[in-house]
This record gives sequence, structure tokens and C-alpha cells, in this order.
Amino acid sequence: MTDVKKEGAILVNVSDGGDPEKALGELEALTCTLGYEVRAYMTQRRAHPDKSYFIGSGKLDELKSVVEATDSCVVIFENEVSGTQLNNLEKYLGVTVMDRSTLIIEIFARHATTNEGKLQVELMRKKKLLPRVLGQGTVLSRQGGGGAGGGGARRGGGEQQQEIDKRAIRQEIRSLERRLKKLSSERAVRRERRIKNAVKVVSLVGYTNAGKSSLMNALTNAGVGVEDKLFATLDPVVRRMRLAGGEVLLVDTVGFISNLPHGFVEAFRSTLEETKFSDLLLHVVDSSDPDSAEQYEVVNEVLKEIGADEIPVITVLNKCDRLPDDPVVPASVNVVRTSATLKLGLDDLKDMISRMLGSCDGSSRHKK
Ligand SMILES: Nc1nc2c(ncn2[C@@H]2O[C@H](COP(=O)(O)OP(=O)(O)OP(=O)(O)O)[C@@H](O)[C@H]2O)c(=O)[nH]1
Ligand SMILES: [Mg+2]
Repeated sequence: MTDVKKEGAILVNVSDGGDPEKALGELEALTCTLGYEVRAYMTQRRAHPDKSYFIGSGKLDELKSVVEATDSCVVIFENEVSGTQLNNLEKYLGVTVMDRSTLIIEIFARHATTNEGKLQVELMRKKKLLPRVLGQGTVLSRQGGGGAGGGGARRGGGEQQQEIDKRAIRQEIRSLERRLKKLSSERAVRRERRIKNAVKVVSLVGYTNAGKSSLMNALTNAGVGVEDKLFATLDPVVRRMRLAGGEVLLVDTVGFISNLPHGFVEAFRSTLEETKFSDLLLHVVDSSDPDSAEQYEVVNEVLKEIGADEIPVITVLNKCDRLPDDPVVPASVNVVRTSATLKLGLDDLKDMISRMLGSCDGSSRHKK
């Protein structure tokens, strides 16, 4: 894997206020995680996106020349772009065009290792693909999703083919949902067993790249993969953690990010339920990130969305080795400063976990 020439990507952001370039920093990190090299950035201030191409016609021509000049093979929009607009852009530019959520789904797809993780990602993919089929009848064949269609495909005709593709995807969505439901009930059985055995569950949550897996390794010698990449962890990992008062289970799971793809919470329901049924959450914050206050809010919003906002929380200000400044978190929250890499603050964290679990009766995870 030495000196592999990376494929080029161009990042685009359209906004009607704020700094359109600011959002591109995170998009670039996501793009690099997928293995591309960013060769150009483009921004446009526009109150309303163009109906057909999302960007205006002048910008579209400029984008086409930049694609050619930089020999790039993908254009990635920070914005949520409709299926029809993505199709139109691909046709005009002659390269792959993605929006932010497609990019995140592709990263998820690379990082999913378990059967459940793969099914969850496939469900998100199919849901994202459906609207694109409405604007184009031949997407399925590119995705290798054959099987359905059969003789009907011979009838030809754009609309008929589109109808066949649409029906096939809907069928696959239903089948994926059924399979995930089955796995979810298996999880529920395991959870019941843990509750019966009175094992307390502590879950690591936080923005992607905050250091959740590093912290898990530091606390339990778990040997979980750690990378300076977004969404390095996708499938939940559970390990035993020793505390003064006994053992608890520590769960490391998928990180959150602003503007998570639509359907994320639905698709990842069973994984996210591990969080929902925890006795205690460790909300890990990368305190060295200048955007940590916003990231902290994003995570709180997702926790609310999945119904995990009433579980007791310890806010873990990680990467304290990097920056003396404290990120803005409300004075009322329980805070511990740690450095997972230098193993600082871990005893304080364990003490606080023991204290909080001691005062917690475990009723939070029995709630619906
Ligand atoms: N300086 C410093 N770096 C850290 C610390 N903790 C983690 N890192 C680095 O931050 C990066 C991300 O760490 P991970 O543990 O993979 O983060 P994560 O929250 O599990 O990320 P995802 O699984 O991608 O959501 C890695 O490069 C780590 O080495 C820390 O305390 N100090
Ligand atoms: Mg991780």
C-alpha cells in the first residue's frame, strides 16, 4: 500500500449566510477518511438552490472546468442534494457526485464489520438510493442490485424500468428491516439477561474522533482500533471494566456528527438502543477542538432523539494534554478531564463512575 496515487475530489458548499468555507473543514476530513485527496474547493452564496443542478449555471460551468483541470473523479457537496439534482449533476459533469450524507454512508459501509452493521448501512444506502431512482431508471444496474426485475426489464421503457427498480428497492428495504428487527430482538434478550444479572452498563458517547475508543482502551485494555479518521468505530464493542466496587460493562459505539444522514437513527436503532439502555453515559468531548462546544450540543441533540437524554452523564473533557482552554460546557454538569493517550485523569473518572453508579438504581434502562 505504498505510494498509491489518490483519486481527486472537489468540495462544494452552497450557503446563504455564515462562512461557507468553515463547513468544508469537516467535509474534507470525511473525504480524506474515504481515501480521496481534496484538489479544489468551491463555494457559492445563494438563497435558494437551483432546481435542476443545485448550483447556478455559471458556477456549474466553472465546476466542470475545475473537474477537468484537476483531473478529479468525484464532486462532494456539503449540502443535502436531491436525487434528481445528483443525477443531473453526474450527467453534466461526467464524474460521481455525492452529498454529505452519501459520503458518510460510504464511510460507514467501509467500516462496518458485523452482520448487523452491514445490514444497517445497506438499509441507509437503499433509502438514499430510492429518490435517485425516481429521477433515473437505470441506477440499480450500476449498484449490482440485480435479481428483481427479470423478464419485466425486457419490456424496456424508462418509466416501466423505473417502476421495476423502485419496487425492487422497496422490497429490499422491507427485507433488511425484517432482518434487523430479528437481530434487535436478540439484543433485547441479551440485555434482559444483563439486567437480571444486575450488571451495570456504561456507554461511551460523543462526536466522532473525540477519543471514545482510546478511552475504552485506556480503561480496559480492550485493544479497540483507534484512528485519526472519522467513524473509525461503527459496530458496538463491549468490555468488562474493573472498578473499586466491582465490574461493569463498558460499551464503545458509533460516534455522532452534525447533519447525520437522514434515516441514521432508524437504521442504527438496535445499535443506538445499547446507549438508550445504559445506566450511565460518558460523553467524551475533544476539548482541543475549536468546535467542541458545537459538537457537545450536536451529541446532546442526538441523545435526545434516541431517547437517551435522561440517563445520568459524566462529561469527559478528553485530549486535555493538548490545550489548557476549557470548552464551554454548563457549570452544572459532572466533568472529568482526561488524556486517553497519556492516561491522565483515569482514576478520577473511575471514581466518579463508581460514585454515580452507586447512587443510580438502574431504573433508567427499564424505561421505554
Ligand atoms: N492528543 C490526544 N489525542 C488523542 C486522545 N485520545 C484520542 N486521541 C487521538 O484522537 C484520534 C481519535 O481517537 P479514537 O479513539 O479513534 O476516537 P473515537 O471517538 O473512537 O472516534 P470514532 O470511532 O471515529 O468515532 C486518534 O488519533 C487518537 O490517537 C488524547 O487524550 N490526547
Ligand atoms: Mg472509535
